[in-house]
Amino acid sequence: MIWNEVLETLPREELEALQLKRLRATADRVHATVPFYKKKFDEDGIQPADIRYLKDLQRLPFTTKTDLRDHYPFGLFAVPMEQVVRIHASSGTTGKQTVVGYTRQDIDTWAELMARSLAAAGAQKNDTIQNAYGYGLFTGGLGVHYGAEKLGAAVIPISGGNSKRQIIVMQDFGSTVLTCTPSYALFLAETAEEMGVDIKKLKLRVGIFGAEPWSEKMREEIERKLNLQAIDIYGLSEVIGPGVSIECLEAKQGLHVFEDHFIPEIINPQTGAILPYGEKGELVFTTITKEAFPLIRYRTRDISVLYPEPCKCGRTHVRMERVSGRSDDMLIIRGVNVFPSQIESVLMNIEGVEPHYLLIVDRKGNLDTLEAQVEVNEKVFSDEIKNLQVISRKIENDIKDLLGVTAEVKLVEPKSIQRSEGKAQRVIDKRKI
Ligand code: DLL
Repeated sequence: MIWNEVLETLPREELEALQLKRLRATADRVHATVPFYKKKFDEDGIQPADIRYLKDLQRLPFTTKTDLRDHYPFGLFAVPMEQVVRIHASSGTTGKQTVVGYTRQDIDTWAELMARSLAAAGAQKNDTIQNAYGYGLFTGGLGVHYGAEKLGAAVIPISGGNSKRQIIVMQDFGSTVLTCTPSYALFLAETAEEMGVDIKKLKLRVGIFGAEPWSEKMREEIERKLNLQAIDIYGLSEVIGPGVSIECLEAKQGLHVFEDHFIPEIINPQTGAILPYGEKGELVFTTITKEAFPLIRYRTRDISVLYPEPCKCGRTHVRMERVSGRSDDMLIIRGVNVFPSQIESVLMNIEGVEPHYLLIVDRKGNLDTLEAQVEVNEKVFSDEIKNLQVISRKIENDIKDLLGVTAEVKLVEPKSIQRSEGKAQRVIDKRKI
């Protein structure tokens, strides 16, 4: 179902006219209210009035995570605190967390975008949505919550964790939609199995999973284990939270970016040069309706591709390919660029291997080492040593073939890799460089 038929299917020309109008208003506002932007615009010799066409966006400066940290906590807010009604923050694995603010209007916009997202995934008024994204400073919980209420569905604000209780609630309340990280969805499947509950027979119909990278293979695995349609949802706190883009149930091919609120661009992460549609690079977003925390050309570090072709679902908004990883997740191992998602794709192609793994990077002498701890299923694990060796050898060879790096693979017992209730940790980098 299309929640906002008019705006989500706006003919391209009208959409672009709306974007231009909103971009100009945003540029005006940030220049007038946020000293950081005024200084940057002035340094670059560009004034809001110079924006006459959409492509003039390219003349505006980028904003980075470092800029956000330098103005911690509220330095980039464009409204006085009396107009701010909510604050969220992203965990930030390194350094300070990033803090974002919302006006009442921003909360309404977010709820609208989340209602659109849930509807695109196939959720409706009569659904019961078990929202297992964490509630708190993380945007996942409350983001989904307000959208689900706006949609008119019944939302269960269970938050993450307490996994046995999740299964009981799923069973007793008859949840039809599950929202959580993809890794937690798999953990819930395991929990159900341990409890002797056949999760496949419950009423779950759709799962809306995001907040961390996952692969097409992992989608297949989740759909098989939970017997539902798994939909990819993307977003980041800085831009608004979840609800920046989502796949539609009809096509499940790329995530529609809500372009009447955010303008996406793809750039070469090394040079900053704009890349054309169809080319892979770093996603950059400009928010064009946000009040409290507008962002101009924010570099996400997320790697994706934009596709302008219309979708069979009828939405006209551009689609982005599923995010395969972050440019700052990239490991450089003996000079070779390695994304954890590439190793995941190797693992997922091997029979008996579970989608739970941990990459440990270290340095011995002057040489980088990569150890991949990989979980196998019960059947493989109880197999003869000889067969286990065949599997680990195969993984090592496939990694070598695909990436050209040597990995030491350790097959580990089922359920021995720590599960997460939110974003999974896949990499431990012990190198002190
Ligand atoms: O993770 C917002 C969110 C909540 C999205 C619930 C989807 C569902 P942050 O904590 O600020 O916000 O983390 C944002 O997570 O820059 C990506 O690197 C990653 N990410 C989010 N969604 C996806 C996805 C939320 N579908 C960062 N695929 C982003 C891959 C994702 N990575």
